[in-house]
This record gives sequence, C-alpha cells and structure tokens, in this order.
Amino acid sequence: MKTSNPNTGKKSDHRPLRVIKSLLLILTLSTALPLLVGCAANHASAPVKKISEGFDLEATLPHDGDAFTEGLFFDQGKLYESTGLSGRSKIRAKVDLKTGKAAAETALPNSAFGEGACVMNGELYVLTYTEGKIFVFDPETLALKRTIDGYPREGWGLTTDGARLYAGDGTSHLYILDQNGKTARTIDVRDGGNAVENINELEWIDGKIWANIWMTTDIVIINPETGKVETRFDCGELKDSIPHQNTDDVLNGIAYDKEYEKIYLTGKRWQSLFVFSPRK
Ligand SMILES: [Ca+2]
Repeated sequence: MKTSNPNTGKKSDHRPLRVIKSLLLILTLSTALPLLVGCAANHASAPVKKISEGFDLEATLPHDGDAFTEGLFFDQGKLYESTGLSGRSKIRAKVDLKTGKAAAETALPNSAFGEGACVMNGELYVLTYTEGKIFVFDPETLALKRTIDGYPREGWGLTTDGARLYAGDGTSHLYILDQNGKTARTIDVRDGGNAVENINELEWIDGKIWANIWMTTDIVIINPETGKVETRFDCGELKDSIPHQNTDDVLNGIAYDKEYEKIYLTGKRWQSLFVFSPRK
C-alpha cells in the first residue's frame, strides 16, 4: 500500500513494513513445513521389500515337515525349535542343520499347546497358547525347572534382548516381561499410524524385533522403543517354493545366529529352512 507522506508530500513506499511481513511469513512457513512433513513421515507406511532385496539366500536346509513351528532361535550356537498343536507340542533341541534332525526332544507337560520360545540367562522359556502357563526348562538337559502360572493373556511369539522377554499375544501389542513373566511395559506396534495385528514369531536382531505376521508372508522389523514398523519384508517367494501346504502351514520362524550374522527362516510344517545373510 502506498500513502502520501504529509511531511514531504511525496508518495511514500512502506517497503520496510512489507519486508518485515514477508520475513514473518517465510519464518512461519519455515517453522511449520518441517512439522507438517514430519507428521506425514511419522504416518508414512514402512517401505515394503522382497526379502531377497536386502539379504542373500546362502542355503536351503532341510526342516522337519512335521514340526508345527511356533518358536525358533539359537542358543550357544545351536538351533532350537518349539512346536505347537495340543498333545503334540515339544521342544526340539540342538537341531542338526545338515539333516534337520534334533539331537534331543521333550514334550510339553500336560499336553499344552506350545508357542514362542527363547533362552534368557540360561533358562529356556516356552509360552503356551491359552493355558496361562510359561514353562521354564534347562536348555542343556531339557528338564523342566519351573512353571509360571497365571500368565494373563494368550501366548504367541517370544524373544529376548538378553535381559528381558518380549512376548506377543496375536494382537498389535508386545509385552516386555521379567524372568517371572510379570509385565513391565506394553509396546503398541504401528505401521504408518495403523495398528499391526496378528504379530507372531519374534526374533531380537541387533536392537530390533523381527516379527512374522500370522497368515501372511510378511515379516516386519519393529523399533522396540517406539513400536514403529521400520521395514516390511515380503517373503512370498519362500512360501511359493514349499509344496503341499495346508492352510495353517504359514511362514513362522525367525532365528538369528549372531556369531555368523545369519538369519534362518521357516514355516509351520515347511520342509525347508532358509538361511540368509545381510547384503554388504
Ligand atoms: Ca525366534
């Protein structure tokens, strides 16, 4: 806007005022835009990749086609597996990678339906599906050391960071448990702002939680601090290579051999165990 200057009678340009307004506008936009972009980024879905895009398939090993895999992990360099189904659930210990045969096995007590399993501080924990129990075994002898009763939710996946247990119940929540099964914290798992349901078998890998999503070929990588899904891997190419599948024979089983940085993937009653290493 231009007005007449009463002192000079000349047209006066209030340019400094316009410059200040412009600067204020720029300042406002420069402050708000990153916030808006940040909000959008927080609600952006995790990138989806094929597992073969980030990892090299190093080997395809035999896996027991009768094993209804619910938990898969390494302890002391040996592969362990927990299996499900009522009356048929067991722990398969020190699995020979070349043959897929377990050096030792033990059935779960009381015909419980076995679920996720892991070893923490020299104790082998096995969740049960609906029995409200957590069984604790000696990983060497497979002797039952104790039973935690009154676990307040369904048992699905289980893993550990070495100090705490992380358990799922088939919802979009993960629960941090102490050595007695007491819940210390709940993690809400979200991808692009949406709750991620049906979280199943779990594995702690380098500070993140890898999780199978039940009845899909997806594995999500979860930030345990925020619950945010950071990457989603589609493992459909693995499932497609497995013949003669029943409806329940889904991808379920993630184990990490930390010493050799290899990731082992399988599924319920799959005849194959896939070994991947990160592409470098
Ligand atoms: Ca696992």
